[in-house]
Amino acid sequence: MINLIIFGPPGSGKGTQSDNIVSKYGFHHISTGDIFRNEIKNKTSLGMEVKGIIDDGKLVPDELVLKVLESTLDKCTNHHGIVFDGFPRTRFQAEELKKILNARSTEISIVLSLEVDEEELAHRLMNRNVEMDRTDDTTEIVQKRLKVYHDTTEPLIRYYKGRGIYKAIQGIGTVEEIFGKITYEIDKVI
Ligand code: B4P
Repeated sequence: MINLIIFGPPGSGKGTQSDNIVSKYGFHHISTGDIFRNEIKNKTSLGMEVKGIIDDGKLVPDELVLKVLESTLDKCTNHHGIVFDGFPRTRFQAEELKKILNARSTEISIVLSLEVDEEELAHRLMNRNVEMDRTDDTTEIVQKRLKVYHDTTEPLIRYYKGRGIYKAIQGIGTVEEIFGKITYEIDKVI
């Protein structure tokens, strides 16, 4: 059983590369961002609760994220691999994920971290705002999300490096070039 975390700042290509990983390896894809956007689209009570938080560039509270994650994992059976995309984003989420997986007699196999400079991130997210109308991809909110990433999520790099499962991937280049580097690392652990 492979448990892979795809890690990186907003706009680094996590969602894009997760789709490629799922197509090639048949892993199950868990994107907390996609789950929340779907809840918002369907106007559920969870969606209503998180909409303002996401539109404001903040992180959804850990308790809510973990509730969603556990119920998603409960429904995800018979898979030989899972891609965690955009999760964990806080130290607390990382520690809870470890406990949740250990309780299921499994663990994180590898953390693939996409490294992209801020100028390129801002450029990509501005393009996405035009193409996909994501309400959290405006200039002001993107800057806020990048700050949240640096303050709260980036420290997880040290956490995972300390566990010997962290792999940095240069996230600039074509989607195919980056995917080539990703498959090279995945093939070493499967
Ligand atoms: P996410 O959905 O995770 O949003 P993201 O970080 O912006 O997406 P991603 O990084 O996957 O986008 P991609 O690079 O693929 O989260 C949204 C919000 O939900 C968060 O801000 C937060 O509020 C909340 N949330 C989610 N998970 C949470 C958690 N665990 N805890 C708390 N809150 C949580 O795509 C970016 C653009 O780049 C695309 O347009 C793509 O086409 C382009 N692109 C990709 N690769 C490229 C390449 N190689 N070259 C050029 N462009 C490229």
